Amino acid sequence: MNPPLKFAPAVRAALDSGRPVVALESTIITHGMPYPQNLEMARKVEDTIRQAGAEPATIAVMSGHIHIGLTDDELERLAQTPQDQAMKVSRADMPVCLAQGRTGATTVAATMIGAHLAGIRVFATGGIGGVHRGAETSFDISADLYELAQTPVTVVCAGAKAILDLPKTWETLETLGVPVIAYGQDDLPAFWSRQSGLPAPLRMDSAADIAAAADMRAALGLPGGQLVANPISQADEIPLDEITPVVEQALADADAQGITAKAVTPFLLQRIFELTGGRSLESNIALVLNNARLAAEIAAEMARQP
Ligand code: PSU
Ligand code: MN
Repeated sequence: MNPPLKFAPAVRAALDSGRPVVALESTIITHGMPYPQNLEMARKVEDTIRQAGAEPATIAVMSGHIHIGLTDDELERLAQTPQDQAMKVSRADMPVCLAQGRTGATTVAATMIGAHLAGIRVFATGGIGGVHRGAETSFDISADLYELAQTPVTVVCAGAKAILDLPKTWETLETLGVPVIAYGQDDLPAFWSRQSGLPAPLRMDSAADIAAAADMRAALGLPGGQLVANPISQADEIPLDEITPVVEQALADADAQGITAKAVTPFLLQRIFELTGGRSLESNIALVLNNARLAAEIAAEMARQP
């Protein structure tokens, strides 16, 4: 039995002719942003990748198939699906979602799985999941981290969200042998903010170096991918000292309302959106576009090599 992949024609054509392709996730659409901004973001990010000379492949589960690239109709339908009707699909859920013919939005972990099955080596997102604050009692650690350790896809993000325990997140990735590469600066970025105050374990300044490191990892026979942390632009950032109290407030609200498990990240993002009067969403969209541009450059470098 072959994996049930369904390619958009443009993605199939790009892959067949060795042109650069960038994968995109769909949980950010269903669970990360409100409608209609989520749809606008999804379209803009695809356009940005095309303008940079690569083909976008938004990945989602629909009617028994992993879709590698969505039509505009499918994108719109997904963007309009209420959170409680779209399954948030990670590694554990993917086979179940497919077998039951349900609609599922793929997280970073599940998108990496789909991308790898499709032969796509680069993926752009906003932020990855990580070690949640209080994980020492809740054990809430995202499957995204373990996926990075086993699936060979280079993931471009803007760091991990400040809603997480950032030091524990980076420590876990180190333990798992995942290269965490800050792009163009010494510090790790923290999603809405350029600086986290935490030094990056690795730094790279060019897409060519990032592509070469991915090839070298494959040559060494090492499983797993790479995580590139690309800082948001100065014009779009919310500095750490401004976002920190907002994050604290959102975390306190989540705690008071007893929010747990898969609901935590979507709840916090929505609450921070409310508390910042929408500014967090503007930053979020800007950083995704920024990551899409870098991912397209990396995909182009990878496509240069046979
Ligand atoms: N970052 C965002 N918005 C999101 C997510 C991350 O800016 O919606 C999603 C990603 O799909 C990521 C997931 O894989 O949240 C992590 O969820 P969890 O913490 O439940 O593993
Ligand atoms: Mn979790």
